[in-house]
Amino acid sequence: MIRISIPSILTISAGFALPATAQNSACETLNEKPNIVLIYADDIGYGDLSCYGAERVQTPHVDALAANGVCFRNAHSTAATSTPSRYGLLTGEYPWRRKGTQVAAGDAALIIKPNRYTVPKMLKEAGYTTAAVGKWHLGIGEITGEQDWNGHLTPGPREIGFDYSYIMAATGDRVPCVYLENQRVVNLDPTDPISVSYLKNFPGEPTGKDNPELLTKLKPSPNHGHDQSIVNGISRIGYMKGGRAALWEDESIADSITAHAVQFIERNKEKPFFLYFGTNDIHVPRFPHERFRGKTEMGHRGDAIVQFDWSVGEIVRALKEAGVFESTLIILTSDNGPVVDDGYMDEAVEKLMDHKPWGPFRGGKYSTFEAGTRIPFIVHFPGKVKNGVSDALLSQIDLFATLAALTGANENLPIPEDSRNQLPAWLGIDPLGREYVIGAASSLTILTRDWKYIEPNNGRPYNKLTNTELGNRPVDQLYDMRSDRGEYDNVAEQNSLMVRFLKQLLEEEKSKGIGLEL
Ligand code: NG6
Ligand code: CA
Repeated sequence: MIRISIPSILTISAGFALPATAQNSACETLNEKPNIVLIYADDIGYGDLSCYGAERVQTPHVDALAANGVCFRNAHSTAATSTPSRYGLLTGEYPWRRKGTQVAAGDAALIIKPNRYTVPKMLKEAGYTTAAVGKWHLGIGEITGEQDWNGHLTPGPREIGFDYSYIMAATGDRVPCVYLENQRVVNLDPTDPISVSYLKNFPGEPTGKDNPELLTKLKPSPNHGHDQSIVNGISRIGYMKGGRAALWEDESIADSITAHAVQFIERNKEKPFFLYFGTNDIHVPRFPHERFRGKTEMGHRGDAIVQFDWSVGEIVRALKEAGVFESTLIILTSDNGPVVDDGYMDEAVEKLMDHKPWGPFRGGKYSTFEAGTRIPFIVHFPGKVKNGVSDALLSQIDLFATLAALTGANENLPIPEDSRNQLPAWLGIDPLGREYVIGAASSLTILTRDWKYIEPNNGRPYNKLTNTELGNRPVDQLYDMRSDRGEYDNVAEQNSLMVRFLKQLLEEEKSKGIGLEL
């Protein structure tokens, strides 16, 4: 096999060395312990925010963070769906290295094992109080399907480093449709216990399939499933029974989780805190509060973006009222790219008009094409960042090492090798960022600043249900990302040396571990 020297080919294409001055000025912030707020949107695409070019919806609160921070145009989640992206973000290890990191059921066991080192554990050691609020989707409890939803669910967020948690166990469209506060169902009436099954319904309980007349709020899209237990006039994936007093109302999820995030900020304003705020917006079922309905002409999907922006504004307001806004690092990003119809007849398709959730990119959620993982990424850190737009190549995999560097964590910490300190890029000082990022959907992709390679894959090229180009082809795909044609012209045949080089780089990464047990 011909081995190509990695530094030589990468240096030719871009010049990866970071200027010493950039390193130094980033280092000057290392001895600080700013509060850290990570706003992790769900399914918000590159083109869904007005600071990224959306015109059919306005997101003034997000735009203000972008205008006074760094707005990244080449940032990536580690996967094109939620669970693996969250795994990569919080562990600093690429999710494709582990089995069992795919989209988790609502009764999945905790995916990040308590013996793993995580971002919140690292920050706790650095003196932070930590919280996870909102969408979780990383499993809970020891054994899949064997949780007792009426007791204390463990292991969970606390065991992987979060002092406080107020979460939805999985997704809005999966049972159980209840909030868990510090790993107990909120508002549970002991005389009406909760049962959950992903295998079969409970006798006598209505389902969306058999009782469509009970679907008063949203009906599932044909052939998308989502027609099992009915909660709040919306049918879901999975079966649940009981817990009536504890069930959420979709229209107030944003209010509920935002209020808990705000309370956490108020309680902890005197000491450094880390808040992981996973919004339910704009995942399905989209059913925003009535005060947001009709705010756009795009129906629930557009209105859910407005609701997301409202949540961001509330977090900012809470930080300001607590007097800590100026000393807080805010990172705002999304877990994967956009999807229009992801399972419910919410008129998202009919009312999309000329809005482009995927921005200028091909694909979307679930896709190996860019829009699967190229996501909005904004860093707001008053007085510390060089404001503006950045084309630095970023990956969420670097949260771990970058926050470790920022908070001055000691160098001997067991931070996974996948995660690299990109503080100079995150602060807008280094314009280049990573040498390459690896993305994962049906197959792996490797992206440098100039090229993207997609591994051959026998999967279907198109998801008819969600109307997504999945990017799967049985041959090597190479795209010149500098060209306007981007992922439309496969130039693998004309650039066999680059194909060989990127394949080799990917093979080297895979040789460090792939498909390992959790
Ligand atoms: C899919 C669901 C989709 C959504 C997704 C997870 C079907 C047909 N589709 O399996 O609706 O829930 O899982 O989305 O069941 S994610 O953003 O949390 O990864
Ligand atoms: Ca998602």
